[in-house]
Amino acid sequence: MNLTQKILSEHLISGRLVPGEEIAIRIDQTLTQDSTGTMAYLQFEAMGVKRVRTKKSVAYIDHNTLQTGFENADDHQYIQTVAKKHGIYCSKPGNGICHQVQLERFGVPGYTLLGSDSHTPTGGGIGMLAIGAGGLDVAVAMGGGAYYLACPKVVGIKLTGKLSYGVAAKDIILEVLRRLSVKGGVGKVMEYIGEGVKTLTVPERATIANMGAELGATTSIFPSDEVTRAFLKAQQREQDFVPLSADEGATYDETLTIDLSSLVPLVAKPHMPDLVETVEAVGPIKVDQVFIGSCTNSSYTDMMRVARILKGKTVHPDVSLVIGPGSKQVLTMLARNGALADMLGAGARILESACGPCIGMGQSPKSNGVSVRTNNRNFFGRSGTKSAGIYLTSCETAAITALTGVLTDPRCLDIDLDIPLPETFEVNDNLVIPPVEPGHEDEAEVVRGPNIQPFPLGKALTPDVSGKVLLKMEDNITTDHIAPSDAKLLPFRSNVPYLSDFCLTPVDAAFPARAKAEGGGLLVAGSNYGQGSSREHAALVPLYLGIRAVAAKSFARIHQANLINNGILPLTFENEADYDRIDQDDTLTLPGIRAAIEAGKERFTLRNDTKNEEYAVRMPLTDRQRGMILCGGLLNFTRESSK
Ligand code: MIC
Ligand code: SF4
Repeated sequence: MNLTQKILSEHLISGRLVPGEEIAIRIDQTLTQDSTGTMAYLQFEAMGVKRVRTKKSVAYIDHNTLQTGFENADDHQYIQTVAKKHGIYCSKPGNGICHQVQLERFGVPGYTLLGSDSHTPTGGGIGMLAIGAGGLDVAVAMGGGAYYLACPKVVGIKLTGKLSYGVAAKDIILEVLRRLSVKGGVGKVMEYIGEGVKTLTVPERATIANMGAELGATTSIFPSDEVTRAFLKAQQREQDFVPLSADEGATYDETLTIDLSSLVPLVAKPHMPDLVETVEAVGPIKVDQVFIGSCTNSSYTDMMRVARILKGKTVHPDVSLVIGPGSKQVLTMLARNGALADMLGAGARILESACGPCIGMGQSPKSNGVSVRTNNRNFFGRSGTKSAGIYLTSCETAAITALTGVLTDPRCLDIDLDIPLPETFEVNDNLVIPPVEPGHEDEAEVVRGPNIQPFPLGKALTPDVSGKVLLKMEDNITTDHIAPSDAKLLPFRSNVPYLSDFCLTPVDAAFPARAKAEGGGLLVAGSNYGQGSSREHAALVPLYLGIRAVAAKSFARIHQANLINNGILPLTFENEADYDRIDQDDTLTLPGIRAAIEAGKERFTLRNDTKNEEYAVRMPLTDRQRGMILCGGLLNFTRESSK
């Protein structure tokens, strides 16, 4: 067996390990963060479970940390108090980015981790099977429920050789994205194998596993070996180490080989993480801002390399350099060893340990600005400045670029960039608030400020579904298009009516008003619809606007699950050419859809009443998903089934 199969079979509750078939797995750990967490905890509360049933559940506050009004602080207090009551540890703002802290302090090789954030796979850096999901799925897992997913194919990515000077782990994952594209990983786990794996430290492996999310992959995973042991030992938790790897001669559904020694520094150009070229080919474009940080590249070793490049130098006069170390542990260590002073001395603007600019929480670039960033997504508008162009690179490329003011290949440097992993990390978990002891749940009070609003529930499916095509979209529409999030909108993650006014506005500013005027309707999209974030809001906000179905060429995994969880029909065209026959404003009908779903059909007729045509669409559903679609979502389904 390969490593993925081993962990899946150890956690298998139902189903067979046959790619594409539905399986249910037991979840050992969960994580939430604040921007998806408020909704996840409201849903968890609605389930009426007193205390989480996982081995460990952690609620992080790391996304909405810019407090420009009462809203985010209200959310923080709600999360901290609801966590305390229900047996969940709470990582307070300032303690760091969820994925970085989970890797440092809580991740365990061989465990399953389900997180309400698409970059949860970062845990694959220490051999966890770590999967991102919608908040509702995570709430169910916290309550002890299984996680249902399509059994993934396993891709063996064989690494050979060793990285050359100035080439980083980030360049490995950018190379994978260049080769496979943002939909190349859908339905697959990327399992890293081969001699080259040993040359990579845990933080480097975590960078690769993290950005595997941009492939659309279910997750990415590395073996747990002596490198993993050294990392856990330095984190003072060697007891969590177990050696794990694929069996000798294990087979894979697909394989890919990457010779690390042949790689060069790469960059993803605006506005997609797979628009990858070499730094050399893109050339010395003028840069206005550099951001070094995010869950992809903010480890201690990353930051130390940056500090070395900056030491004794000054940031280019036309560049604003912002640095966000990934966790309190990292920032404290930089403060103690003097590296922080080197960064400050060079003119860097230091941010608290949080997501920050990666999710548009401040530091939006200037109009038409060029920003070089070390995070994982450069989707249109995500930085908060629609006219800006975001380029994604390694820390090394970003740091030297901040000094020269133009995109620069770090291989021109002549300093030692070899930063060994420290023998011990500084461990102080004083910002992780433990829950009440079992049996004391009733004594703990949950505080709900005025920003905490109820969430919309889906309605039972009607006999027919009919409506206008309110918007026709291209390929690769992201959840940042469907439910945009920046510093102005993130404070309203628990206020779906407010967010609905921004739904799909990066595609068409008039969409929300049109949807409201029509009293709802349908959406038509190209392939990979809903890629990116795990935010359930990308289903809740259209639900609120009355969207009943989305007909697309294909869907991204987490978004498709979120649609079903909320009772919206995700339909795929049997014949992709039918996509071209539909226009915005056409009226579409799914005649007898309820009866057809009840009868267990997967193929349905989509009638175009305007053009008098019929198309075949598919929606393969498991029994459980069928139940959810018929009742109007997972929460209704859970209630109905427990009656
Ligand atoms: C992201 O990187 O897009 C986020 C913000 O972390 C999201 C979660 C969210 O939308 O709140 C994610 O990756 O799932
Ligand atoms: Fe935060 Fe950005 Fe990572 Fe999402 S991708 S968890 S916003 S740092």
